[in-house]
Formats: sequence, structure tokens, C-alpha cells
Amino acid sequence: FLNLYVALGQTDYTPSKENLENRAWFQDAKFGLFIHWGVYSTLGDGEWVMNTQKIKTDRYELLPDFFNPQQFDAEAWVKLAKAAGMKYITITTKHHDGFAMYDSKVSDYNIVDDTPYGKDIFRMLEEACKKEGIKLFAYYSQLDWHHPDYYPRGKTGQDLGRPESGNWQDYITYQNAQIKELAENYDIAGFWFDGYWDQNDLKKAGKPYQDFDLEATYKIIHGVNSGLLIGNNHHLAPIAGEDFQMFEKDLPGKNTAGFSEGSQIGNLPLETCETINHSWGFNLQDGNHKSFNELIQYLVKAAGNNANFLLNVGPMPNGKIQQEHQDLLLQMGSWLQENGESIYDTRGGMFQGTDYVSTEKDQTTYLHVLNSDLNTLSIPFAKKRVKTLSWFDDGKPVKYKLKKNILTIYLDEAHRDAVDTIIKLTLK
Ligand code: JFZ
Repeated sequence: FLNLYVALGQTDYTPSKENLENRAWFQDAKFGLFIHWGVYSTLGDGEWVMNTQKIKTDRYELLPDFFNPQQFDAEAWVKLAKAAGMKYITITTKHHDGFAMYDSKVSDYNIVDDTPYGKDIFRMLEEACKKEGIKLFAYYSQLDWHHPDYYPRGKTGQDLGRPESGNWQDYITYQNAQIKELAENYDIAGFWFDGYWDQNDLKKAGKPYQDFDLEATYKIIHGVNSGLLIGNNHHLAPIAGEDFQMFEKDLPGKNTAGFSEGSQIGNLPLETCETINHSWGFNLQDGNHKSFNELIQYLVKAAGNNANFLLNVGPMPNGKIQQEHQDLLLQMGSWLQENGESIYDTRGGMFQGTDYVSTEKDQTTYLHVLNSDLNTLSIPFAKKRVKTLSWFDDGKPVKYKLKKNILTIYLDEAHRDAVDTIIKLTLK
């Protein structure tokens, strides 16, 4: 079979030993900080503002001149992530607007050459991350509303003053050169790609489209460093060369966000991402922040579904992270101080229902009950016999009954928690 693949010229991807080790680290990490920050932040109307306000390219190009985040403090951001219990940071090195938030030699359209600030925030974050033991990932948008050779424009980027034709190969060369310099010049853990869906939607609609040739890009990255982890928000089953699979605003396989035809869960490490309010990039009008309970329950459900949780903030143009978001992150951090044992280094567990999920580590199962109104919880249980069942908070035994493959747990009021009632379970 192997020979046949070779004969047909098809490629496959075998991750290196280092890559597999990094995947295991990734799966253990469980919680990361997503950051959407760019020149769009100055307008306080989200990262899609160039498209939603139909700002022509020559006008949008004035925006970098207003980006001067004097209060940016890389160390403070990284320390905040760490205090929140997060193990990695994924930040937009280039979003759909095409503006590079790092010192790119490929184009002057970047933070160092084109803003009054003039400093490489990605380098500053890299150094702070190294100091604090946090890993750094580069978000990179393959969709580009600025590059003259990115076409066709699909449902986005129309009316932005760009022609509907160009030299696609020139765009790919540009994109791959930027990706290569990120891989070579920065100490990163991997890439989080986005924007593939722009061309793929055209393809699905039977319209003319261009091919990103993902496998070629992935080969460049793994050629620089085979340990780098690659994920792509393409809403499809994993493609050869990828190392983790992400589900935007969705738990793996649930497809509630309506983005895909139901992208199947592959056998790679999983990640889900979500916003605190409704915006990725800073949005002045969006004060609709999720509650502490919602955010913790999302983290717990992600872990129960065997996925990491990448939680987003959209820093302000002055370089600060919104106070409400800082407060929520710190609250999550103190919850994890107490309950992190049931989250970190775990894998998705065998119990899953409307009001509960479970995580597992070694011989222990952590049952997370996410509804504090319940007096009892009955779960299908066709497994081995129960060895111990105890409350996570005080270690005392839990009252239960096991009958006809149904485990009924008595949730006494004193132990019920508004966010997450955790029960430790070992099996014979
Ligand atoms: C993408 C970005 O567009 C968004 O700005 C943000 O960076 C998020 C994390 O990822 O979100 C998407 C992805 C796909 C579609 C829309 C938004 N889509 O298919 O319409």
C-alpha cells in the first residue's frame, strides 16, 4: 500500500518524535489565551472592521499611523495569562486585514515599519513567554484583504478597492515567506491558521477559487522545525501535516456554530476557542461579557470532550486588556488553583450527559456535575464496580446506589457548587 501511495505521488505525514511530545504537552495544557490585536483595534469595532465598514485599502492604510499602544506591557499580559492558569498564548501575527504584527522583512506593512509605535510586540511577547514558561503560538490568516494578488474575494473583501484578479502564485510566495520567517525567527510552539474557508466556500459554491496548497506550507514549517504544532481553522477533517484540530466557538463534534458540514473529529489533539463577550477584536460597544460560571463550565466541558480551551481577549488600542476580562481571567485562575487537578493533564472521560461531563487521569475519574439544582444524578454505568466515590473538595465519601447499570449519586446540598460539583471516582 505504501508503495502505491508513493507511485501515485501522494504525500503522507509522519510526525517526528519531538512533534508527538509537543502534542502530548498540548493535550495536558488544557487552557490557553487567544489574543486578537491589530491596527483594527484602534477603531473599537472588531477585527472585521475593514470588511464590515467597507473601508477601501488606501483608506485602511492610514490606520497603522494611529496605532501607538504606549501602555502595552508584554510581561503584564503573560503574567495575567499565567495567573489565569493558562499554559499558552495564541496571538494574531496577521489577521484578514493583512497587517503583520511582527517585524516582517517580506513587507513593510507591519508594526515595526509602519506604526509610530515601531516595536515588535511579538518579539516582546516571545521574550516574556520564555521568562514565564508560557508557550507562544502564531495565529496567521491565509485570507488577506490587503495583498493585491489575493483573489477571488468571495463573500469577504469585496468593495475594498482591489481587483478581482492577480497572480495567485505571488500571493502564496508572500504568505509562505511570512510563515517561514515566523517559524525561523521566533521561538514559537506552532501555528493557528485561519481564512482557508474563504476560498473553500467559493469551491463549495461551484465558483472559481484558488488553492492554498496547505501541504506545501506545512512542509515548509516542519522543514524548519518538525516539532512545531500546526492547526487550521478550516472546518474540515484534519489534513495531512496538521498536528491538532480546532473547533471555533464549538465543542468538538457538536457543530452548533453552524460553520461546517459537520467536521468530523480526527485523531489529533483537540482545541475549542471562544470569546468573553461577542467579539474577537476589541469592540467598544460590546459589553456583554460571559459570566465566570459560564466560562468555567465551558473549560470543564472542553476538558470533558478531550479538548483544550483557548479563551479570547481583544486588547484595547492603548495596549491594555479590558478590566472586566482581566478580572474574569484572574477569577478563573483562582478556581483552577483549587480544582486544577481535575482539569490539567486529564483526557476526556467516559461519562457525558446534559448536566455532567468527566475527565480522567491515571486511575481516577473526575465527574463534573454542572447543575447545582440536582438532588440526585443518575448516569448509565455498565462499567466495572465502584471502588471509591468521594467529594473532591473534602475527600468524604459520596452516597450512591448502583442498580441495573444505573449509578445514582446523592448530591447533598452542602457539597453542591454553583459552578462545578466535582466527584472523584475510582473503579475496581
Ligand atoms: C475566524 C475569523 O474570521 C475571526 O475574525 C476570528 O479570528 C476567528 C477566531 O476565526 O472566524 C470565522 C471563521 C469562519 C467563518 C467566519 C468567521 N466563516 O466560515 O464564515
